[in-house]
Amino acid sequence: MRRATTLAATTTSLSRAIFTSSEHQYTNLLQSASFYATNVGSSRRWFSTSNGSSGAKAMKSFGYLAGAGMVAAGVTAVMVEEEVYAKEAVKGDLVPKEVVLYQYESCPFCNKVKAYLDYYDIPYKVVEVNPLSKKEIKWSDYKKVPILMVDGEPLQDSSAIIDQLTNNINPAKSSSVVNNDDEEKKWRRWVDDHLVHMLSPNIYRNTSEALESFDYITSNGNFSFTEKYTVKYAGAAAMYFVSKKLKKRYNITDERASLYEAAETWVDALDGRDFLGGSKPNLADLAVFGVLRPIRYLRSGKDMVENTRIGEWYTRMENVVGESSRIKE
Ligand SMILES: N[C@@H](CCC(=O)N[C@@H](CS)C(=O)NCC(=O)O)C(=O)O
Repeated sequence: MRRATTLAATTTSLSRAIFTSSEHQYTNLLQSASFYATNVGSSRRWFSTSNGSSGAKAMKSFGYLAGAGMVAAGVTAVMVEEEVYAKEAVKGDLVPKEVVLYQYESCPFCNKVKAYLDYYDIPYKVVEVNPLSKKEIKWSDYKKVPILMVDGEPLQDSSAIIDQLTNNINPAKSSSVVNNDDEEKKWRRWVDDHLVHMLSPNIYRNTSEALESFDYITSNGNFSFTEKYTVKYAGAAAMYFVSKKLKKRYNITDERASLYEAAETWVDALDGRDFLGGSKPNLADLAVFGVLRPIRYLRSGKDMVENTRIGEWYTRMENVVGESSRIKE
């Protein structure tokens, strides 16, 4: 009985947690596959370090010979501007020395923090927390993830963690909290208050999607052998029902339509810019990207990309965030 209660509580929190695209196993493969699919044959190229202003320019030309003489019939020159996106490097002395992320691999809030760490190329270790026992965070009074240990100081709550890191690594930005920062703040809040609530109803929408999601969660999470199978099937069944309740709570009638609407709302907010931050992502870009990462290669995420305009921005984000800065142990 106690076990059942724990499992129910866990699956409920996992409903909010959801499933990530891990930079490891599953997602690594998918992301690199998508990287090739979206980049080979396009003019876009990813460099791990910025190479300055504009990229190389390519010129294509053709001419032909006709009759006895040489006739230059035409020369067409096509200039192709390459767009170059790169991570933002943090000044060496501002990079924290030891960063440890306590997380669930599939948790959207944890992925928001990871998107930030990856983009700013801050090396971090990961401790995967077992959602049933939570023994890895026994030392903490705060019982949710993410918890980010920064040089021995535990930080909690994804948005607060990101604010704190930003204060530490980018003092100039954090003191100029006016101008575009209002827009950035507004959309960061939208991520926490609206976008995250679209996830569970979508990934547990029907039994096959709930199973797909729990397969992803249990393959990437910290579960014992027995827990893995129990959680996968019991969790998928429980979450299927929980997701119906969540739909009511957040006034969602058609979960896919709401997800698509959120994606379109975000693209409208971009207003033709590469990123909300302009030519570089800001914290709102990183937040939207982070919470969508866990679902991107599940059925719901694929549907979202196929049925809305969000795909181009998402691919730009994948490219600019680049390789994970996670320290592999
Ligand atoms: N507002 C928090 C929410 C964190 C949160 O709800 N985390 C979930 C996992 S995604 C959690 O730890 N739930 C409690 C549990 O698993 O027992 C944040 O942004 O970090």
